[in-house]
Formats: sequence, C-alpha cells, structure tokens
Amino acid sequence: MHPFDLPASATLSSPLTLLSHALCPYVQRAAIVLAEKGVAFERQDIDLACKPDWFLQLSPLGKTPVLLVAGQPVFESAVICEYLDEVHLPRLHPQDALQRAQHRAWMEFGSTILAAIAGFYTAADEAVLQAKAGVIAAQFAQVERALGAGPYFSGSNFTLVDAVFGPVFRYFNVFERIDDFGFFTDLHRVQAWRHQLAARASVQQAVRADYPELLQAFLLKRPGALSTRLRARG
Ligand SMILES: N[C@@H](CCC(=O)N[C@@H](CS)C(=O)NCC(=O)O)C(=O)O
Repeated sequence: MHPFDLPASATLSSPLTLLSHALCPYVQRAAIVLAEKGVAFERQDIDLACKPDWFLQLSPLGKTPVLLVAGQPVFESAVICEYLDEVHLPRLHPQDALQRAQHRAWMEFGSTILAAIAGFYTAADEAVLQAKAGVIAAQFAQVERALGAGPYFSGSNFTLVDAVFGPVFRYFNVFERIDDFGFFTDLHRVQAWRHQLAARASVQQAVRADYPELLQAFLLKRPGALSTRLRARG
C-alpha cells in the first residue's frame, strides 16, 4: 500500500510524477524544467473542481503542481523548480549568488503577473477589464526594463525565469484572439522574448495540443467582461 493511499493510476513506474492540471501555468513551469533537463516523468491530472482526498493529503494548499519524488510530495512550483535544478543538470540558475537571487525575484514577479492575469479574465465589467489590462501592460513595461539583448531572460542560456514566463506569455495567444488590449505595445524586448519562448520545444510541449480550446472554454465559463466579449465574437 502506498503511504499516501494513491489510486493505482498514480503508483507509476517513473520515480517522478507531476500532479497536474491541463491549464495550470505553475504546473507548466515544472514540466518545462523537467523537459529542459531531459528527466522522464509521468503526469497525472487532478480535477481541481473536485479534489480527491488522496490529493489533499499530498498538497497542503490543495493546489497543483505537486511533484512526487519516489512517492514523497514536494509542493509549490518555485520550490519544485529549485529542487529539480539542484539534482539534475544542466543548471538553469546562474552560478553567481547575486544573479541567482535576482532570477528568483523575477520568478516571483512572474507569479505577480499571473495574479494580474487572473484579475483580468475575472473582471466583472469593461471598466475593470481595461484597468486590469493596464496593470498587466505596466508590469510588462517593468519586465522590458529588466531584459537585456536576449534571446532569453539573461542572454543565451535558458533559465528558470524563462521557464516561468513561457506559461505567462501563452495566455496572450488566446487573449489576442478576443481583442488587441495593447499589452505589449512598444515593448520590443518583451515581444522578442515572448516569440523566442513560444518557439522553445520544452515550452510548447508543456501543454496539450488542445490548450487554446481548453483555455477558451475555461474563459467562457467565467462570468464577466472577457467572456461577454468572447461570446460576442461567436
Ligand atoms: N503558489 C502556487 C500556486 C499554484 C496554484 O495556484 N495552482 C492552482 C491551479 S493553476 C490551483 O491548484 N488552484 C486550486 C485551488 O486554489 O483550489 C505554486 O506556485 O505552485
């Protein structure tokens, strides 16, 4: 019997299992890092609308992702990424302690943008939607100032910051189908970084092929200004 009473489908042959959700950007970070390091893992999707008891035993916050390492749970995506970076090559964090701290700070900033994105797609009315779009645009303007010549966050090497922002940028492919909200106007470095990350195999493979349709269906179910616009587009 597994110590956490996992269902048979979760007691898997791979020593690493990523408890996931098809749309979760935090799960994608971990999947990208695993792919960058060429580490085999199995993915098990959790119904977050009806969380199984065994999952709640493993995930104190009731959130995905959780990485099971030989059955031992690690929760919180940044912690999972850091753990993977410590035990599997190539290192995705800089060697220099100060630079590493700065990268961790920008990973956190990526989470702040994700919170703003959630505020955008749950905006109750047009005024709030526009205000939230402005918040996101201002955050990306800050990112623009932090970026160098590219192609990745800090130059030619893909880092954990890139793993965080790949899933952030993915939302905008679907938002741009709805309208031009001006998120990236005049932010040339951000735009170039976005396209670079979209072309990266690990980023592409972190979601299923039907991700855009799944995200659109998810957005349509949220009451508010964005789903009203989406419905109006037919
Ligand atoms: N700080 C967490 C955030 C994870 C998170 O918010 N996951 C969402 C899905 S994207 C979740 O599990 N939500 C379910 C809930 O909050 O009930 C991390 O970085 O892992």
